[in-house]
Amino acid sequence: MATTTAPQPRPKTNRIGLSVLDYKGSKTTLCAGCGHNAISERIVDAMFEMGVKPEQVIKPSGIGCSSKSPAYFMSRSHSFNSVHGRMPSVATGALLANKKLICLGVSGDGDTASIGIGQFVHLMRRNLPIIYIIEDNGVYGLTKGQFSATADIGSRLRSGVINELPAIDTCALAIQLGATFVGRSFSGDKQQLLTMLKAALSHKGTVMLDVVSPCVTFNDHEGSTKSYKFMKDHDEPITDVSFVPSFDDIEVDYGPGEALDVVMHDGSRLHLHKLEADYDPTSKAVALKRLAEAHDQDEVLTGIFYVNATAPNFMEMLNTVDRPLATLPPEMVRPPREALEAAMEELR
Ligand SMILES: Cc1ncc(C[n+]2csc(CCOP(=O)(O)OP(=O)(O)O)c2C)c(N)n1
Ligand code: SF4
Ligand SMILES: [Mg+2]
Repeated sequence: MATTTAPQPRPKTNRIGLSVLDYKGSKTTLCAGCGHNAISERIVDAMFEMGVKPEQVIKPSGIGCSSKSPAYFMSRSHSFNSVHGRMPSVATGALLANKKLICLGVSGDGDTASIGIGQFVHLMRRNLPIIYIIEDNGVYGLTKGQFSATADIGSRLRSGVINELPAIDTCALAIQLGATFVGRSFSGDKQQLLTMLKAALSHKGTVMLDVVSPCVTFNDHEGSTKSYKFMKDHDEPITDVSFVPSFDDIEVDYGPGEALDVVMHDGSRLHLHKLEADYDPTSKAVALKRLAEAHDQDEVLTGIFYVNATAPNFMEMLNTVDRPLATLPPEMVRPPREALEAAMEELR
């Protein structure tokens, strides 16, 4: 007698015909429950839902548990583990060589705010088209949990050591220096993080997202200000973000004055529903003032703090060629002998 098998449901595909499996990476080797794993999952969801071609994505990182995480999403994309804190220069070089790439850089709070702070500040002032994610747990997870420079004053290690140094607020720093899309989220807030990542993919300048991402092994106890519990109790969204990609046609209605509508360069629309009436996410001064107040009040503000969708990016400022440098013919990239001789003549 012939046996029949039930038809398997076809996997859901996105607008470029890929399934979510096409966006997965290797199996994670990070601790179970590490916030970094949840961020990788949201990156997979955002890239899938936005229909990004995986081969177009580069995902450079530094060194740390966070910087290992690009191995755990998007295996079909290009990775580069740089030296500790040096991801910005690798990303800048890659984008200068090929501006068609979509660059999603992953760093840690140690990688960014200690050894990499010099590279970070110069990256922020260039408005390079990059999504720069800090997976922020307040400690150096990979080297066994020492305080990082984003740890809050008064935060306590499991060993009892108290942090007495002020934290660097990477969002305030990024806004002040020139990044054009700056926000903070929490690895445990699936919807907010996913929406912010999708909106980030439509931005053509520097996106800096500080994502609080608890380290369950070294910094998730009572007394830590980067634990799941602390974030659940202190997370204060300032903007409720919704995002309509250019390929969707959904109407979102807000009352007048409640929301700021930002049209991104690809026609997508970002709706920032302001949860505080006088908050203006297009004003650097307002954003910096509110972040400073939040520190004084022990609040962890989340949401998109600042956005400027029209500022020229680094590629536009340099007027770089559209074609990847590797595909240009030698006569375009190699100066003729006469040009070299003229240059040498000038130096004589
Ligand atoms: C030049 C250099 N200095 C120091 C180290 C040691 N080191 C490796 S990872 C790390 C800190 C990682 O912390 P963070 O960036 O916050 O990542 P996490 O592990 O917390 O995700 C340090 C100091 C190194 N690998 N290279
Ligand atoms: S040590 Fe901390 S940061 Fe590293 S994988 Fe484990 S939980 Fe994550
Ligand atoms: Mg860290």
